[in-house]
Amino acid sequence: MKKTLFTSCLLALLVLPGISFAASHNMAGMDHGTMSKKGDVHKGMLTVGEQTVDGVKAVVYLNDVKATMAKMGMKETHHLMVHFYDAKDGKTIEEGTAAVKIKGPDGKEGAAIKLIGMDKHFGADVILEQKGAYVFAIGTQLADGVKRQFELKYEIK
Ligand SMILES: [Cu+2]
Repeated sequence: MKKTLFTSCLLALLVLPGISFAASHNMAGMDHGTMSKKGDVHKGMLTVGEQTVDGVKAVVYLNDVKATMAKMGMKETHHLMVHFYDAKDGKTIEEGTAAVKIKGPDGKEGAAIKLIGMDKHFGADVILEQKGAYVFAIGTQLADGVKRQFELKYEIK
C-alpha cells in the first residue's frame, strides 16, 4: 500500500505547500486537460469507458505518465481518473470515497488502491506494465452513502 502514498499527486502536494491542489496536480505532469498543449480538454487521455450504476455515471480515463514518472524514479505508468456524475442532472459528484482493484492480463487482481478526490475527479497513479486486457473494479460510497460497484475493461496495446 505504500505505493499509493507516493502518487505524484500527493507528492506534489507534500513538496509544494501553498500551491492549490489543482495547480500542483498539473505541475506534477498530470495532464488533466486544462494544461494540454492543444487546449483540447481530453487530449492525450485514453478513454476507458463509462458505466452507470444506480443513478451514478462513472467515466474513466487513463493518462500515460510513464515517462514523467520514470524521471522521478517512480514505477507508476498511468494516472487513473474517474469522474462521477449524477445520471439525472449531470452534476459532478466530488464527495465520498472510491477505490479500485485492478486485474491484470495475467488474471491476478491487485490490492485495493484508494482513489483520491482531486479536481472534479477521483484518481490514483497505477502500474499497468503488461500489455493486454485489464479489468478495473471500482467500489464507491459517494455523497448519498450508497455503495456501488463499477467494472470496466481496457486493453493496453
Ligand atoms: Cu488526478
